[in-house]
Amino acid sequence: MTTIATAKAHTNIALIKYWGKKVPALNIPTTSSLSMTLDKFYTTTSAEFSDEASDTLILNATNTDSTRVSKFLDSLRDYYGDFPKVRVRSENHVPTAAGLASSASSFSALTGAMFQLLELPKDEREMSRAARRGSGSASRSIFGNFALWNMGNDDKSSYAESFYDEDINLSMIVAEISSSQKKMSSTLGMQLAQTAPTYSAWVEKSAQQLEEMKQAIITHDIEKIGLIAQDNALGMHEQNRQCTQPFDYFTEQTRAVIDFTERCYRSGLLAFVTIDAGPNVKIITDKTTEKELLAKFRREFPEISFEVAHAGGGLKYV
Ligand code: 2P0
Repeated sequence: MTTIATAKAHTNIALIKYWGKKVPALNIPTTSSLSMTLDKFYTTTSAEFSDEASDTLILNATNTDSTRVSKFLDSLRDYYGDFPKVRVRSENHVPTAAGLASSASSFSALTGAMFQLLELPKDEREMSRAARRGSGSASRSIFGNFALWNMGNDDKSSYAESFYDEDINLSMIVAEISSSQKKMSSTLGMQLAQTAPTYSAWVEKSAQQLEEMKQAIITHDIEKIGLIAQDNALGMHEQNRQCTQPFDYFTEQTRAVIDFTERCYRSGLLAFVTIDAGPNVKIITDKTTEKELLAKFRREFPEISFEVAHAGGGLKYV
C-alpha cells in the first residue's frame, strides 16, 4: 500500500482566458481556455494519510489554513469513496511576490499526489476533471506545453487535454510588479465580471479567438499568438471595469509596462502582453527576441524584476 505520494506540477498561463463560471460549485467555465505550461515555476506536493482529527496543510514549511484543501479532499471522498484524513505538504517554486497564480500548480500537484496515494488509475482526463474541481486553471496544469480546457457543460464534459505537446519557440518574460492593492480573488473577480453588460460579447469573441489561437499555435505563428492573447486578456480586464462593482487589477506600473511593450512592438520587435488576476505582466515574445527585449525592459524598469520562462512542465511523480 502507498503510504506517501509526491507529485510535481507546473503553473500555466492562459493565452485564451478562463474568466467566468457557468456552474460555480464545479468550476464549469463560461469559455474554453488554452494555456502554456511554464517550465520554470512549479509546486511539489506530497500527501500521506494521518491520524489527526482533520486534514492538514503545511505550505512552504508553515502550518497553513487547510479549508480549501480539505474541501477539495472531501470532493475526492465523494467521488472515489471515503479515506482517512490527509497531511498535505506543499512547496511552491513560484515567485511569491509576483503573485503568479499558484492555485493551478498547487491543485494539479495535489491531484497527482492523491491519485497515487489512493491508487486510482492515472487517467489524465479524470485527473484534469478532479483538479478542475479544486481550481479551474489546475485542470490545464496536468499537461505540459499547450493545454486546451474544453469548457463542457457538466462535470463529465469539462476537462483539459494536451493540445500541442511541443515547444514552439515562444517565450514569456514575467514582470514581477508587486502591488499594495488589496487582492481580489479570481473566484470573486470572475463573479463580478460576469455582471458586465459587455460580458456575453467577450464570451462570444473568445470562442472565435480560441479557433484562431489553435491555428496560430499549430503554425508556430508567434505574432498571431501574441496579438490574439493580448486582445483576449485586455478584453477580460475590461469586463472588470464594466461590471456592477468595477475593479481593476492594473497598477500604474502595469500600464507603463503595457505601453512600453506596445512601443517595442511598433519598433519592430515581437512583444505582446497577457495579464491575469493581478498587476503582473507576462510579455509574450520568441526565443530569438527575448534577450534584446529583456535588456530593454531592464533598462526601462530597473525597479521591476523580470524572469524568462518557456513551455514545458506536465504532471510528474517524484
Ligand atoms: C486563467 N485565471 O485562465 C485565468 C485568467 C486568472 C485570469 O484561472 O475560482 O484560480 O479557483 O477556479 O483557477 C485563475 O482562476 O480560479 C485563473 P478558481 P482560478 O488562467
